[in-house]
Amino acid sequence: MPSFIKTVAAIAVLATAVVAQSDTTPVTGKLGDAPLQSSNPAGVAYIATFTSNSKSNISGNVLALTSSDDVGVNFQIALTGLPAEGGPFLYHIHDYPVPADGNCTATGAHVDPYVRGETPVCDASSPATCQVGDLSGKHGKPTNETFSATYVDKYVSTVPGQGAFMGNRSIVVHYANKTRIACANFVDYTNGTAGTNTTTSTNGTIVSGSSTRTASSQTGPATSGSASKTSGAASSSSSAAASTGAASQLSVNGALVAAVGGLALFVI
Ligand SMILES: [Cu+2]
Repeated sequence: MPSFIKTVAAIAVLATAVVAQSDTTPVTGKLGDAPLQSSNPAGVAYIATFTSNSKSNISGNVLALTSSDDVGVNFQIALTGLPAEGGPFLYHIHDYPVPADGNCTATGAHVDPYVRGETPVCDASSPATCQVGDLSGKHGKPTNETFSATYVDKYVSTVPGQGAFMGNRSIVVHYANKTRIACANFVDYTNGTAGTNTTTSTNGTIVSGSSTRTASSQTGPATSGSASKTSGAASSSSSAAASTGAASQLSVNGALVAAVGGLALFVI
């Protein structure tokens, strides 16, 4: 068979494989379900404070405390100034802190240490299968201009170094169409006064414009703020404002492309 025909045949096979891949999206992470975070230290607190500005009228706090039984995190949320339209709104813990210029896109994707991805959407009745950072998916979406909620999320960690650690990350509020409205950093609040964001202080600069992050980079012991971090890169390169999860999507797609490339070489 001429190599050209072989190539066409290979492409057809690969196209079928790609379609099949997208039809069989797992409902749990590639690395499994999120485990309960049962060793969170008592007495730890973080707070993310939203203040209205030229871009958003949202103000208020997201307070994160060790839960009473040390499993997961007790979130206490009180926000006002959400838009009158465009809901129900979404909010998530994102991988990276907000840089000094306030650019919410630079916060990257949702915290997703088990590489679950955004689709299909989180099933709130099975929260271990959701992205760890998908708080509105697991606990309900704000629908009004004022939002308050208190709940325990058992899958979020306050142990630095864990993939599910939230203390050096950010919260992003989105329109229903995923466009980012506002964002705020978690900072240490253990002593009842807001300290500094540990990632911001330790990392200094936020690099953007490249994407070397891999799916596994969130799962190692280094977690956010690690050497593999190139914050928000995937989001900015995808150019979509509604690009939460873009980094993990890219990495998944990258893996698929790599696999396809390997297969093509083999077939041809
Ligand atoms: Cu988000």
